[in-house]
Amino acid sequence: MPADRTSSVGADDRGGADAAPVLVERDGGVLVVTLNRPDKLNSFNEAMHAGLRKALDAAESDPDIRCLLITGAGRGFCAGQDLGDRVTAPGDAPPDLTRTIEANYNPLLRRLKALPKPVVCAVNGVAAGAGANIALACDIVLAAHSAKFIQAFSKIGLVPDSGGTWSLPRLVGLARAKALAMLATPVPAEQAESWGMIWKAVPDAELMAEARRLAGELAAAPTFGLGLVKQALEASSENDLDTQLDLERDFQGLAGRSPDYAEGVSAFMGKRAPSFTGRPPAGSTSGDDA
Ligand code: T3D
Repeated sequence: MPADRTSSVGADDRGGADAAPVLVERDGGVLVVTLNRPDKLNSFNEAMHAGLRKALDAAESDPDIRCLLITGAGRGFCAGQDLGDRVTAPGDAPPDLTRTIEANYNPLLRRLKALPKPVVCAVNGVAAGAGANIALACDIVLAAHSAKFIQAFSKIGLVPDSGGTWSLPRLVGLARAKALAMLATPVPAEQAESWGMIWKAVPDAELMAEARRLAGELAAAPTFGLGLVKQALEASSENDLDTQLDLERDFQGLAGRSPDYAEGVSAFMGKRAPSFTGRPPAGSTSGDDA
């Protein structure tokens, strides 16, 4: 896809009810992905999942995409599953949620976590249900002051999914996680920041400019090294210190063979700005080689 242009994924591009459920734009090294079902608060249907899968394919395969930025169109970020697709008539079998989680939400979460590039989320409005937990799965989360995070699941008899039962206790502690999951209490953006759920709450009018600036900065950074940082920090919640020290040793060995490390040292010693390519060391693709 050429740089600096918008395209749409997942449906046709006629606007209104038939508008593409996911918009994709290249902004230099940043892939900006906008969830685009604003009249349903960007809740997920099958087409939006498909559009997001396609955007992730591009983010994974194109080495010139060095940061992913996810946001939502309109006044909401994402209200989770489109419940209009889950309505059943009396006597019908209930929907098979095991299948939909396995087919759609779990692969999405795994891919966001495994992507060896930074993922920035700009939460422009309410993030509810799976929408909240997808936002919280991103690496750096900015939220507009008017945004809020709601574990809406308990209101309809469901369990937090999209990694919520894993990420919430790690982000805010078990006491808050249980209350948020059982009561579905909205957490406003500034409270989310003060609790450590997200990186930063910013004024609404500044959200997208700040998110693009941040994503641009990350896209110019040593991408291969950032991928290792992400992998090491994600692994830390499962590892003991000895295992984590070994991982740091191996990752540092790998990062030390990357062209960006040589460039970083050379630029520092030459008192000039570095120019990073983001590429892995010759013969290596990811931290799995460590
Ligand atoms: O099913 C599976 O595959 C399993 C996986 C499940 C994952 C999940 O995410 S389960 C949780 C699903 N989400 C929810 O339960 C949230 C439902 N929405 C809300 O509670 C509220 O809409 C919000 C708190 C998010 C926002 O409230 P508010 O007052 O700002 O807006 P609103 O008026 O409720 O919504 C605006 C419109 O969006 C409205 O449509 P209308 O009346 O203007 O035509 C509303 O129906 C629609 N909308 C909002 N959320 C959803 C939705 N339509 C379908 N599905 C939604 N989730």
